[in-house]
Amino acid sequence: MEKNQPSISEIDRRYLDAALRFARRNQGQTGTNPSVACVLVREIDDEFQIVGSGITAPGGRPHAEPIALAEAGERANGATAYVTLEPCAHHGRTPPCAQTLIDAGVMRVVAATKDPDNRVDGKGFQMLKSAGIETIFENIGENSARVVQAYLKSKTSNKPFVTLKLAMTAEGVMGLRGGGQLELTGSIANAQTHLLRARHDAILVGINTILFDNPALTCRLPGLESRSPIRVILDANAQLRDSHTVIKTAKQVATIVATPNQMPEEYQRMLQQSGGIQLACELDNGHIALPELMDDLRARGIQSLLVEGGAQVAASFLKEDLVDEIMLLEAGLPPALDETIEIVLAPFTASKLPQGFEIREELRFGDDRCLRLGKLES
Ligand code: AOF
Ligand code: ZN
Repeated sequence: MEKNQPSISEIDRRYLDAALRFARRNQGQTGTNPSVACVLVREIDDEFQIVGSGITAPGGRPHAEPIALAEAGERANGATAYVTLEPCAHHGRTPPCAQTLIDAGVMRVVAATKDPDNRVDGKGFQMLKSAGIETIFENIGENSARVVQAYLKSKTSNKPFVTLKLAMTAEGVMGLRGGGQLELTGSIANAQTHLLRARHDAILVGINTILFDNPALTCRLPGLESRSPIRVILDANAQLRDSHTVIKTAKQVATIVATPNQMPEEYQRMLQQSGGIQLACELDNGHIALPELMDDLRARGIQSLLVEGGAQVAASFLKEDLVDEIMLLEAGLPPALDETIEIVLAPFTASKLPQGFEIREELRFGDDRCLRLGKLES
């Protein structure tokens, strides 16, 4: 090793960070499995080299480790495995990943998070240690947590991890009452919104967003079109029609419509014919009961949910304490508004954050600002 080479822990951190970034690639694509990354590194001729890497495949299997080991082949022998999650200890469609790492001759394992799945839950680390493998658990703070936050939340609470995304002006103007699109943010922010969609299992809007804006709610970034999330529409009063884009395209992109139990026959037929999936829900004061809906979505395997539509829906999610993270997009160059027009105001602004949230990150998307708000520890 050269003299000025960083200490081993800095190298560990660098590769663990690389694995964490890598794991983000399949977020929203792995069903009830977390998107895990495994990076295998070996010192060859005094240089550290990545000899194999893998991410949990779309759908959840194979796991990351066998993919990385297959790429590394013989070179896995003596390598360090950087994994974003404790390697599994259970037999699924393949043997436990901990055992696969042992069999391949991996020398060290550095993991960023523990796995609360009761089939794993420390047993993965134990297997590795018992085989004489140096096993390091190095939680590197928010970086580690963010990659598995949806998995951890859905595993421990039976509800999906909810990200609320709202675009507004500095004064909190979100749109015009009665519809009419207001172009608030620029192309960079809009592309980021589509990336956010790709990274979530599902996206949810209220019926007013459909009635006023008729959005597609898909990911339309070139090359990522197949990563559109499942769409969830709240429709307590049978207002959805087959002329709406989400219904017209329900055979291409899964569309769940949350409705009351009893719906007009004609409406049910319309949903069936279009390929929409009706989800019968409890009502709360004439609205779809959100906590119960969250339980139902989780039971359908949805780990992460992006709530995108409507000031009222946003306020309801906050009131029910169902929001885990907020992406607040503040328009840098908002359109001029005629004072006679009635506007829709957001339930909070960047200068008046919702109670219980704090700024975790501030990003610039061209002229626009994006604040990532996280929940304060209670
Ligand atoms: C790993 N590497 O890449 C992933 C793991 O249904 P199964 O058999 O795929 O098991 C799902 C569980 O496997 C999941 O709850 C989590 O504990 C673990 N996911 N483990 O070693 C991976 N995705
Ligand atoms: Zn595994």
